[in-house]
Parts: sequence; structure tokens; C-alpha cells
Amino acid sequence: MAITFTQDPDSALSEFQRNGFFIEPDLFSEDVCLRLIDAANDLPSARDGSLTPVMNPHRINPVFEAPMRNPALLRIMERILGGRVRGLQTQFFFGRPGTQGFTIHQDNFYVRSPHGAFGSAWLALTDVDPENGSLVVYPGSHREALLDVTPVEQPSTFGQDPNANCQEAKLPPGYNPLSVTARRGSVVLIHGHVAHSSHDNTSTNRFRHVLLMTYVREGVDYRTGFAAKREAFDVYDDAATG
Ligand SMILES: O=C(O)CCC(=O)C(=O)O
Repeated sequence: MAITFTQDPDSALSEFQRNGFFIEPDLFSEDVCLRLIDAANDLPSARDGSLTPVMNPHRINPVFEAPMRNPALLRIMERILGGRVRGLQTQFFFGRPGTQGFTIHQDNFYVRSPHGAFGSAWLALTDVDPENGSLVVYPGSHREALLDVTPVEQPSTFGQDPNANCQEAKLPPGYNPLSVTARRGSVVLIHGHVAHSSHDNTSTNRFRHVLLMTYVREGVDYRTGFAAKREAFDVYDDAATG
């Protein structure tokens, strides 16, 4: 049986520290996932039909902030980041069929927090596999410092954030890509330095709905960012369960 933070937090933390990522299954119910997808249909890019990712939807509708306050997820993020945490950013991905994936990157390249003090929780709102755009991680690469990046020819930005695939991190040889299949309600926990990318959605009719939630350890510095406009916020101030 697979290790989980819910059942064996010490072993799960060791796995996370070894690989730089971890899949925590079934953290959110199907009902919560469906409600988030439903709420996303009111977001601007759903209304205008582009279905591009929406930055910080929690500032538009608090329903997208509620999962960040989920007590089980907060306990995990505290373990991973080494102390109390603050929410930093959310992003909603529709992942419509035909969307190109992200090129290889480290999330902390943009955020610039101390190593290990910033991490992401990538909530699969639908079943995600390589066909509809799953993540691809390079286990162990989180031990690297921030990598140099190089511009790449950008494929289509159809359905995608224009910053997702215009440059890529130069990963030293020796790391092997691993596709991360995640069923609905699972959370992929991502170390800020682990190199990762995502598959194109090559399916004909399977959207890849995901809510990305990022956190920093309380008190550390981070970059606000031109597009992301990050602003750390309290995730402990009410008892919502997400
Ligand atoms: O959801 C994806 O396709 C990739 C997301 C990602 O890697 C990120 O936002 O840093």
C-alpha cells in the first residue's frame, strides 16, 4: 500500500525529501472538485471562451481560497516547508484539449524564496494522465540550485499561459522524467526547486481542470512577480474545511 501523509506523515515526508514531489491521494472529495470546476465556469476566460489559465482566482471568488485552508493540506505544507505557512498564489487551469504543456522549469525560479521555503500544491480536479496533460517531474532535481534558463521557440499558446512555454531550464544530465498520473481529488506536492514540465493535452475531449495553490513559510522573502502579482495571505484565520 502506498505511503500517504494522512496515514504515515514521517515516511511521506522522507519520500518528498528524497524525490522533491509527492502525490497525496484523495485529499479532496469529488463534490469539492466538481464545485470548483463549476465556479470556474464564471471566471473571465471561461466567459470570453479562451479558457486560458486564470491567475489568482481566489481574488475573484473565495471558493478558490477555501481549499488552501483545508486543515489536512495545511499540516502537509507545514511539514514540507518547515513551519507555519502563508498562502501566496492560486491559478486555475482549464487544460482544454489541444493545450500545450509547460516547458521544464523550477517554480522558485520565479518566486526566489529560500531553498525549501516555497512549495506548490497542484490539485487535480479531474483524473489526469499523460494524454490530457499530466505533470512530468525529474525526481531528485530539487537538490539543484536555481538552473539557468534558455529561450525556446514557443508552440501555440492556445488555452495556455503565454509564460508557460517560452523558455526552459537547463537541467544537468542524469535526471529521468517521470509522468505523474493523479486521480481527481489528489494533490501533487511540488518542491520549489524540483524541475518539472507537463504533457500537451492530446485528447480529443478531456479537459484537465487543476487548481494550483502555492505557499511560503511564514516570514520568508518572495518575489511579487509582474504577471503573478503574489501577495502572501493568512490561511489560518477561519475554520473553513475546503
Ligand atoms: O499544470 C501544468 O501544466 C503545469 C503547472 C506548473 O508547472 C506551474 O504552474 O508551475
